[in-house]
Amino acid sequence: MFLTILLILKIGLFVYLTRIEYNQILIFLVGSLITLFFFTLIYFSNNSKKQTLAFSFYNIISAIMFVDTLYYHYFNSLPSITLISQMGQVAAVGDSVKELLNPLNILFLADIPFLFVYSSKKKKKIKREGKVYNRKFRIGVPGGIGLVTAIIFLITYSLGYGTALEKQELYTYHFKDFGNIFKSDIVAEGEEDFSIKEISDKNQLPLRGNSSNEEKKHNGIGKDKNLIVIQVEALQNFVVNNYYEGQEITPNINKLIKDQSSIYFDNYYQLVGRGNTSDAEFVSQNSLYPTIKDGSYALYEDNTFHGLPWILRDEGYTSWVFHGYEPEFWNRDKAYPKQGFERFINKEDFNVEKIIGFGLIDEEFFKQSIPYIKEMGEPFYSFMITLTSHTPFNMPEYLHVLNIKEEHKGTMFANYLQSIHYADKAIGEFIEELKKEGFYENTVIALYGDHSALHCTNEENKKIMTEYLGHKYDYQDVMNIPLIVHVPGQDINETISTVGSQLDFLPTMLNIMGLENEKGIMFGIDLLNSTDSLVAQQNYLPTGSYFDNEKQFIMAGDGIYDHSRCQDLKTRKPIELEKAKENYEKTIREINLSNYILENNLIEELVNGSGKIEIKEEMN
Ligand code: GP9
Ligand code: MN
Repeated sequence: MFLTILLILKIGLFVYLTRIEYNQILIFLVGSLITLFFFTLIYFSNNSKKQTLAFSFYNIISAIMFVDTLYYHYFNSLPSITLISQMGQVAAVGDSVKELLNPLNILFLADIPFLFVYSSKKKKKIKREGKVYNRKFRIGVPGGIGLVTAIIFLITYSLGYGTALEKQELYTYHFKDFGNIFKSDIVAEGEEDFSIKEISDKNQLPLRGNSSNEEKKHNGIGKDKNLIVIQVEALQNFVVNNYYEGQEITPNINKLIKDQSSIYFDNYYQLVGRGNTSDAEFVSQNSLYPTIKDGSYALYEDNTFHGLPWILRDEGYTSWVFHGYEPEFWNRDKAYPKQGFERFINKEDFNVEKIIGFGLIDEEFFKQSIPYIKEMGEPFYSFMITLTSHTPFNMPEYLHVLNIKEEHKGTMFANYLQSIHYADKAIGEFIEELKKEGFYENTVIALYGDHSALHCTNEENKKIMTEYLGHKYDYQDVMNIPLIVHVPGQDINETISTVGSQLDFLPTMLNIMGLENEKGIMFGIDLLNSTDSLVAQQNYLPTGSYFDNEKQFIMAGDGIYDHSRCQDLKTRKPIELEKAKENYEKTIREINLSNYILENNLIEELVNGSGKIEIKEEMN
């Protein structure tokens, strides 16, 4: 009885911590009834070890709730079973996990040691007194509770609220998720609406159309030049061209933007799935959606791709990738060859005496990369992934260069500013080095952030960032990363505010480099020649959420469209939901199609096969 009450209280805490907005009572009721059902099943059974069984059930469910809420706090969604395979990655970023823990979360586990002591004492007492429970299994009570629960399920589903349970109620969610393991490959929502016929021909891809202008803006301005792409860890857009207490946060990046040869995309967004940094790489290189089943590098390790490294190799470039951490992390070592990289310069190739967080410090990373870049020969494509500005942004004291106000000292916000200021310094030094080596004048440099640093689910971040920005800090700010493309020798200095994401990186860069993607499939658009934007998020926001040039649409967590939110991207004023429907449906179709292509390794067909994708009818 005691355990049942405690677990039902925890169900209440779970509903609170997963910020369920609608139908909380229903969700709490169903969770409580299922809990009651299992406990009565155990207590009314004739099992001699019922105390142990009940205690084990209690512990397992408490642990699941602990993991779920921890995950929810960060990702704004519940974890799936397949993500358990990612636990190794979590261990590596242990510091960041510590930062996620809050006292309420710990409540899920805090009572277990006490209960353990209590229960073993009780067991001993029972043994001493020689009590034997010799009750016959009685189905009446659990049966009754089971029946009531089943009726509630039936009513909920017939009223169309089934998805609300499936997406938010603890047991229903995990049962459904478990069932998904045995289901077919399409992972996104709304598959029943998915018509693939209309896009079954390669020429109709991407869904949002390809700019067919003869006179494409900035076409080929980087032709035959070397290319360096710098993916900066946790670089958000708000730090760019911005000051903190009169101090420039990223002076070197700002200098690159101000240069007479740069294009700055200030309405650019992250598009990562469960593979986080590695998905930022994957999406940018390939213009395909990330999967939210697992990291894309892990799930599609052996697929054929035809993204930026391959396309440049076809043009005679040497494509290498650089990162100052262990090669196995995010399955990079296995995935990179199929991505088209000929060599992966990693922790094993660098002198890693100077480490911050879990990898080589950025300054050393860039400095030690120069000899390798020289070794590549021209034309080269170097993809460089930085690391030092990784959460939780704990930098050694001597690298705390910015003066921080008393009230911000020790906050994640302040630590982030110090950390990104350091990354910017390292980038500045690298650019100077490129100038010295004579590469700068003949190399296109593209630089972007991989994903956010300061989550708005963290109350302290939200408060400080809202004060700092002067408006409510939400996902639009969180996911906004900068993209800067510097093309030497051009008289351009532009800011492009077309909405775009990492999905658009490849087509945009191909236009700049004067190349076409003859074999692959791209879901993105060239941001210099099209405004048909769609930033379809799946991670941190429920699938179906998107930003376009006018609006921010956030799909409801319970899967019910009418519970969604839509607001103007600039004024942040509400927009009628009806206006968001068309692009909502498009996001689902695009994600589904991208998943289908990945699951079936269809790019293989294009690269090595008939040159046309055959999409089978049974997909409907
Ligand atoms: C690890 C680095 C960090 O190699 O890329 O990954 P993240 O934790 O940001 O996804
Ligand atoms: Mn990262």
